[in-house]
Amino acid sequence: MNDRPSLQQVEEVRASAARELDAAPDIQSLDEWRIAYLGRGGRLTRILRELGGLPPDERRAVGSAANSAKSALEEDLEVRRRELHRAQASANLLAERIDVTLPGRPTPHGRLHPITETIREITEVFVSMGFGVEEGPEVELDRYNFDMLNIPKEHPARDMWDTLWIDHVDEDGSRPMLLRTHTSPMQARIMETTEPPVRVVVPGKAFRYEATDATHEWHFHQVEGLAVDEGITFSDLKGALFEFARRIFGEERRVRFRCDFFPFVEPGVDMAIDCFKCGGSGCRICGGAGWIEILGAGMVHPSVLEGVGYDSQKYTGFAFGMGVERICMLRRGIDDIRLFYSNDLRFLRQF
Ligand code: FA5
Repeated sequence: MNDRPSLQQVEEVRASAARELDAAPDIQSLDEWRIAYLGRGGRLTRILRELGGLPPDERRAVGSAANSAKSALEEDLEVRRRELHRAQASANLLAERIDVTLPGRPTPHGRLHPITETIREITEVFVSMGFGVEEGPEVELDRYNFDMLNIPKEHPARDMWDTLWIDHVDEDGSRPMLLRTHTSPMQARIMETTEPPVRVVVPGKAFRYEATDATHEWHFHQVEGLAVDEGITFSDLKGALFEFARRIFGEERRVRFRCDFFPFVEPGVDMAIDCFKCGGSGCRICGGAGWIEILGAGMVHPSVLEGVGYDSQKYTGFAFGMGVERICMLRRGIDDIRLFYSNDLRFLRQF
């Protein structure tokens, strides 16, 4: 390139620049190309700079060819830049392509625990009969769990509910707190703060210090029911519980009431339904009895009503308490209560 600039030289530079531009593989290499031909020390720039040494005629001809080569190359550069941009963009699109026709990854669905589901079904039945729903404390005072339910300190009935006591000692040396052994304390709590009429169901946990087996857990759920008003009779108790049994266990269910003893009701009963599996002839589910006990109930004892300040001459009421796990076991044919709380997903996924 130390030769004098000539038309031939301009032509050569232009041809080689065009070739290299065509071959430029990517946008980054365009910059190198521009510096090599059009930059301050670039080949075409040098030709233009050296024009001054040429005789006027030649200078005009070579100058004009070099200038038009310069603008042609600048245009080519822009064209090539756009081309490479487009190619790069499609390459990016291709690399980032997602197949929208692929099926999505399934998200695991949670579901309600069968006991939660059973509690909801039971409460819905009573809500449709006009009952409200309330919840109460699991850590309870023995006053509510026992005393106000007509079960005084040394009463032998306290043996019926083997109790988990809380490690809290009062000044007089007594331990007044426990894990409630049933949901019945809520009867007293609700009546204490409400004037009749009362119609309420109370679902919740109960705890008993007892050995577990296929039908006994040390913690389980109950649904308590309470209705107090003027003129409530045992027929109302039977009617409400009969309707409940039909709705939960089937239209054709028969119901049996037998005398039972609970200190906070008089009279007290246990309620059984005829076995929905065998229809009463006796099978494995009902243990051959043809009947299945599902709850304890009765007319609220006058002493309990008086204890919360109700006039027992004016008001009467019924109460019941049912075991939720047992009801769920019966409905779904589950033969061991401990399965509910073993956290075995194979068991839980069935529901
Ligand atoms: C009671 O707990 C009374 N409070 C029920 C009651 C309420 C009677 C209102 C009268 C008026 P019982 O101890 O029988 O009663 O328990 C009621 C139900 O809870 C039982 O029928 C049973 O279904 C369930 N249950 C009791 N102990 C356990 C246990 N360890 N594991 C699972 N379920 C239990």
